[in-house]
Amino acid sequence: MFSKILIANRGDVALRVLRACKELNIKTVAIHSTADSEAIHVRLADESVCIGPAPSSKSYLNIPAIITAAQLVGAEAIHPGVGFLSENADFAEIVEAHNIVFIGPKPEHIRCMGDKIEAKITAQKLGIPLVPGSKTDIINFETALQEAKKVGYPLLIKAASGGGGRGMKVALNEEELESAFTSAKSEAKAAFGDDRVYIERYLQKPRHIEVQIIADKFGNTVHLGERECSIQRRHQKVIEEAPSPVIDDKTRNIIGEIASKAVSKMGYLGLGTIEFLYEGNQFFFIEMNTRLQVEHPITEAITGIDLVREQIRIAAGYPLSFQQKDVQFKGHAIECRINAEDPQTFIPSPGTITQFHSPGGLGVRIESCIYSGYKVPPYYDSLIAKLIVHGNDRDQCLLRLKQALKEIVIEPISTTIDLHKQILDTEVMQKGTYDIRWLETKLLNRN
Ligand code: MV4
Repeated sequence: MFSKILIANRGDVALRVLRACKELNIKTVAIHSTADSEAIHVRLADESVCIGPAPSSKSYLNIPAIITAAQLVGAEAIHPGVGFLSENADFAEIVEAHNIVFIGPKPEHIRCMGDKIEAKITAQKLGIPLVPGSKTDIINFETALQEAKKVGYPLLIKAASGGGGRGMKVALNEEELESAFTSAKSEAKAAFGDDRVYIERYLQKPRHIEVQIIADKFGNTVHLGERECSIQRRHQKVIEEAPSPVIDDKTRNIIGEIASKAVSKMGYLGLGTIEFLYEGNQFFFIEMNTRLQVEHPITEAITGIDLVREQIRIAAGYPLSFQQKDVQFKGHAIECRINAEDPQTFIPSPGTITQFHSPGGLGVRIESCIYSGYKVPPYYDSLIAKLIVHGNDRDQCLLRLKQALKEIVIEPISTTIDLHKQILDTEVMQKGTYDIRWLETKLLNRN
């Protein structure tokens, strides 16, 4: 096992990784910007290195500074966490070139899934069902017209380098195709320096359901069920639940097997998430994430498996400590993402937290870097806490979550706690009948 890991992240994720390291008896090295010198993960780490000024581009994204820090302290491995450099294939390659282990998949798999066209071709070869559409980049309007005839309307034009919702254009009919195509291409060029685009049939009211997989170096791959992530706003997930309220055991096993076999054939390593749109009882692949995800704790809650621990063990060359038949799904879990934002305008609300009270009780977990006196810096993502609640079934989970949201206190900054309370009070949430458009529509219609 590694004796020292550098954690190339901040916030709740850095703390999450640190805790897993401690359990594995691994020494931890925190890196931080000048804005984060007081951060809890910095205080709890065995060593820490300040790697640059507040802006991420100069600190948490500063590859030379991170590599230098790792060499300075003699870290054998780097955990990239979530966001920042976690899906940067060049970073993974540079880390390995310095004889440091990158805790994540192989660079070629990160790169492949980063290119959404290549990802689709790969997924299709591996037997994963796709959204109907083009599997090459559409070079000109004539090709777009031809492809559109095959795919049908309404359709979406997506950027090959996009993902996470950036660079998508809808065309409802042939009249709209030319302007959608032209603007998608120029926006893709401006945003990603890559003007390749592709076409997909536009699913109008799907759900976003993703399957967690895990693979070791010995060819063992296991799926850990799905997460339902349809409650979102502007491509930011707000609430996630596991299992999905609309997936039964049989369907879970079918899609899980498809996902697990696919990553096995690829020779994939570590944690991965295959994202699907789900509509009309059918799954359609959209993307694969090649990292740990923010919402991983709900999978941990229903499986009892420590995903970060497994991820570190796999990177160190150990086999998975369980097989598919050992994985049992127990109860229901829901995560609420608590952001330091105005609940009406969603404008970030950094500042000092003078009062923090954590909720508690059976099945209640908080993943957070905040404490009384913590100053939320204005430079980074506004996520400050994740509340994860587990119950024996969905109804119990919802009741516990409601109580936990009543108990939690984060003052005086604005947070999205009230938004979560409002969502929980709706019939749609109680019944689990939402789709990816529901929250945004509800917000538009509130007073
Ligand atoms: C789609 C779609 C409908 N039809 N593709 C947005 C993020 C990116 N991962 C893919 N996205 C979508 N792709 C087809 N063919 C609708 C979305 C979409 C979405 C997907 C998942 C979660 C939230 C979303 C919000 C808006 C649009």
